[in-house]
Amino acid sequence: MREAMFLSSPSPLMGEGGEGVNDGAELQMSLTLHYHPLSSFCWKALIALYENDTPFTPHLVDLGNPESRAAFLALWPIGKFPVLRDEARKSTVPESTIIIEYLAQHYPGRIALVPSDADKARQARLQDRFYDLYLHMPMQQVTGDRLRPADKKDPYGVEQAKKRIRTALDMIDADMAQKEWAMGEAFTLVDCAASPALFYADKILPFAASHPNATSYLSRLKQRPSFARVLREAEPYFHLFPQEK
Ligand SMILES: N[C@@H](CCC(=O)N[C@@H](CS)C(=O)NCC(=O)O)C(=O)O
Repeated sequence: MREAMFLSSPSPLMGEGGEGVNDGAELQMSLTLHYHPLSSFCWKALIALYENDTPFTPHLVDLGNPESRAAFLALWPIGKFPVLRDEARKSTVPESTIIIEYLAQHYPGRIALVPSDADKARQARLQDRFYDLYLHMPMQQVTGDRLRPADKKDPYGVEQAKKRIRTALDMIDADMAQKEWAMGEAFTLVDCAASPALFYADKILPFAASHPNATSYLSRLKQRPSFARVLREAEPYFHLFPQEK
């Protein structure tokens, strides 16, 4: 697929029409988040929405239900959530980071999750990428392997993923020695990314004894009202989290 198709905006692929834009309350009520309460990447978007009390309609996607799955694939054929649909702007916005950037641009609230300073914004994006690529995705690889049929498992891949998680945790532990939030005093996009990644990494490779700074950071994140709410709402679904056999 040509890169230009992804980069052009407005793009038919993304459904970024930008037409029919209204203002005020009408804009605020136009957001629907297609998500699942147990999904770690959905948590990232939910935290951002809750941080700014952004009004939206949650739409639970049940990938095990053929109708729900087909409707979601019609919206975003890649089939990964979260996906934000903005009826006012006629935009379909996939990818948790991009959703947070979209919200910061079109539905800003009292917390600037994307720093306004360009250098700080780039540093935040680097850290967001770091948490997604080097902690969150290896964590997903380990849990995903638990769902594979016995003859389709990938022990070498799991071993590599765990190694990457440990390296990322070492770096996070050093980075968080003196800071309240990942970017310092302000809660940002990076903390939205860090919350689910650290939460689930701790379930796979408990790090309280080995990484004290990462552990204190995770406990600050859990106390943050936005993430505490996400965890409360996920609680009824926690039994679905795949355990190691
Ligand atoms: N890069 C994507 C990753 C999204 C993702 O991996 N979502 C998972 C749930 S946490 C998903 O949709 N899994 C369902 C599937 O792969 O079938 C993002 O940041 O939003």
